[in-house]
Amino acid sequence: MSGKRSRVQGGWALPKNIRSDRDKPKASAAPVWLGKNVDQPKEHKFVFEQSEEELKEKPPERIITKAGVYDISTEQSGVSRLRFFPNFIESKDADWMFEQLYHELPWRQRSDVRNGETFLQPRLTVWYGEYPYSYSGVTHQSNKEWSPLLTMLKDRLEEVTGHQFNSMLANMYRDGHDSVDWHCDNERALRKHPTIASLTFGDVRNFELRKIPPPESAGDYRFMEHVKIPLCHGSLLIMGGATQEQWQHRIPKEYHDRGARINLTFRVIYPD
Ligand SMILES: O=C(O)CCC(=O)C(=O)O
Repeated sequence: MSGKRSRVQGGWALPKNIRSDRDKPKASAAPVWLGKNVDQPKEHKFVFEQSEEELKEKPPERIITKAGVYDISTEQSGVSRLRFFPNFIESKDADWMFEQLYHELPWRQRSDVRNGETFLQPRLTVWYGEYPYSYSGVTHQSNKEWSPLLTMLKDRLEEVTGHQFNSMLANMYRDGHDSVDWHCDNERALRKHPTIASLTFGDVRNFELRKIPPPESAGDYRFMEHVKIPLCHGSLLIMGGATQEQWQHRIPKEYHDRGARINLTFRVIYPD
C-alpha cells in the first residue's frame, strides 16, 4: 500500500515518502524539445521550392466569334492563318442546304485503325474526289458523284479562296456524342501548307485548335496555346498557311444536347 494515496477527510493524503508540498516534484517549465524538430540540424532551413513546371502558366484560351483573318502563330516554317466568316451562307439558304445534304448524301459510319485496333468512327462520312483519300487506316475510294448543290458550293468557295478544290470530305455529327479527335490534316496527298475550306450546316459545335509543342516538350500540350471557334450554321472557316504543321484540331464531344451538324471540308488532293 505504500506510495498509494489514501482518501482522508478533506482531501487526498500525501504518499508516505512525501511529507510536505516542498518535497513534491516541481513542474518544470515547458520541456526543451517542445515545438522543435529535435532531429533537424540547426543550420538547416526549410526552403519552399516550386518546380519549373508549376511556374509555367497555361496561356488563356482564345475564343474567335467574329469575322476576320487571324494569324494564330508565326514560326520559321510560316504563318498559321485562319479566316472566319460566321454568316457566309444566309440562314434560310443554309436551312434547305442542310436538309438536302442530310437526306441525300450517302452517309456511312467507317472504322479507324489505331495501334492495330479497329474502332468505329464516332461520326458519319462521305468522300468526294477523283483520287482516293487515306488517313488513320481508312481509305475512301474516289467518288465523282458531285451533286448540283455540292458543285455550286465548291464553285463559290473557289471564287472566294482562289483555290481549285478537287475533293471534299463530308462529316455528319449526329448529336453531341459524335466527335473527331485531335489530328492535323497533313497527309502527303495534301502536300505542304494545304488550304482547307470548311462549311458548317446545322447545330453549332466547338472547333478547337491546340499548338503542337516543340520536340523537347515530348508531346506535352498542357502549356500550349488553345483556340476555340464555335462553328455555327452557315459559317465558313478557312485554314491555311502552316496551320496543319503547327496546330492540331478537333470537334470534342459535348455534354449538352446537340442536334445534327454537317461539315464539308474542301481540299486539294494530289495523286501519289
Ligand atoms: O467538323 C469539323 O469542323 C472538322 C472536321 C475535321 O477535322 C476534318 O475533316 O479533318
